[in-house]
Amino acid sequence: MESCGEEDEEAPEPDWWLPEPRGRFGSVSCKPAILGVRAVHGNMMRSGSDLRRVIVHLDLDCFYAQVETICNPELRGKPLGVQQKNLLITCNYEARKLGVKKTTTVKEAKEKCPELLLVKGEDLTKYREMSYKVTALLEEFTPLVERLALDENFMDVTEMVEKRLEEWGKDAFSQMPVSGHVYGNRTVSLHDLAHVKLAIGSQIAAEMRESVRSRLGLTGCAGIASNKLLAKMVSGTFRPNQQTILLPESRRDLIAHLDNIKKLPGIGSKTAQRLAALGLTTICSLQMCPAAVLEKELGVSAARTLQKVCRGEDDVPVTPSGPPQSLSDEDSFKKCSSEVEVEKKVGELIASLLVRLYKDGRKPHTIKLTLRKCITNRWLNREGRQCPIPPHVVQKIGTGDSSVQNQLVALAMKLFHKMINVKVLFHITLLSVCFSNLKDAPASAKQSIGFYLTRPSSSNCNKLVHVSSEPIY
Ligand code: DGT
Ligand code: MG
Repeated sequence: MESCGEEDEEAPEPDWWLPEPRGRFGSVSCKPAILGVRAVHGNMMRSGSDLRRVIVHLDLDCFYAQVETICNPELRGKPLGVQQKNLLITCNYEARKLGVKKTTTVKEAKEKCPELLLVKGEDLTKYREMSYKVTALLEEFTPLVERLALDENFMDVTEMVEKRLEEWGKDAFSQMPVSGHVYGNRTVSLHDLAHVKLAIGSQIAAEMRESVRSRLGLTGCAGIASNKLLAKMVSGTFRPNQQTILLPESRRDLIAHLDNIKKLPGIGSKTAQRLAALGLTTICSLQMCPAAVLEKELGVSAARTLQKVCRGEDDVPVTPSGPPQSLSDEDSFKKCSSEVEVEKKVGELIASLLVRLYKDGRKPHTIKLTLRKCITNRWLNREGRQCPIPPHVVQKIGTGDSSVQNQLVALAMKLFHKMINVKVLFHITLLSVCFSNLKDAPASAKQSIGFYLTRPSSSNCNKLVHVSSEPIY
């Protein structure tokens, strides 16, 4: 159950509620009211500049499994896993209660839970479409929505919080306390503007989650904090379908409680190894490490970034994502060693991308093929080549002209031959096709109402063709 942060009812009216002319809290950049209070009551605000934002991170619960359940309600309440090849990429919380873990093999999952139901999750179409519906819904609250993954979004709600502060005055917080958990079970202070702003942010996050639940049928977890880094880190503290705020004084705690240094953003296996060589294997050791030691090992820039992350500092703003810059699809496999097989796989990827391009409405001007070679059982890094798509081919994309498929496959195969000498034995384990440099179709193509009416309904869950007012990405 979600607990509520407490407010201090005995506390005198906080100083920062001193009357301020209306309209001065109005925008993110317009801080004079707050700064004015800080000048008079210097001890009120511990905040550095990075406490001025209120960021919400929303991560949907067992995303693919939820989408599958919406498509097939008979799955509801039963332990369900989604598999790609022999890997269980996610499972619902019913399955998790029975000991199933995501990203294990299907075999292990079945051993743990023989009654586990499985659905195939290789085709990402319906997950992608639901993902964009979620983002579009969140954009109804604020234009400052940044997509982080298919099921994750950041929202900068600072301006919404400040508007509520302005409109509701002191009642903003006293009538509606914190929604959800407070990290570390700390008390929210009415005297601290940073606390109150986060509390109001928690109310907005709860409204967003409720909207996603009631309109799209999806639950998720939210984190509310003063920057993206912390909002993401705190959002999974209570799962599923819950939310947590992080007060500024709990930042270090949150980071210190990470059980693995690799959970810090930006630390991959290689950096972890270099740090381990310095004896830095825990978050605490990293937090205590003198700057000079880190700078010597990682270079000044990386060391400073890491130190900021360790302190929970992040001043990167939420950048609205807008429609995707590129559309790509990939397939991985144990072995592909024949040109015919490559051509077939590339053809499948291109066919699925053409459907997405058709729905998107924009036309790509660049195609890229990426592959991963395997030499003596060792996977090499991905390698890719790209080229422009000739204008006469671009023109045909999205028109339903079937010849475009073969022309694009031929183009991709040219790229393939630049990377692989087919006269020599080869072994690849991944193929990916990416269309980028997406530009709007010329207005003439869109003038016909048929352009919109013939657009197929995208979701596998909904086979009816309908004209939707939702943005089509
Ligand atoms: P959660 O957030 O713990 O309740 O569960 P999910 O399933 O939402 O997990 P999350 O947020 O890490 O990932 C979102 C979706 O991305 C997930 O439903 C399936 C997919 N996914 C996650 N991990 C992997 C992976 O390792 N490989 C592949 N191919 N897909 C993954
Ligand atoms: Mg998730």
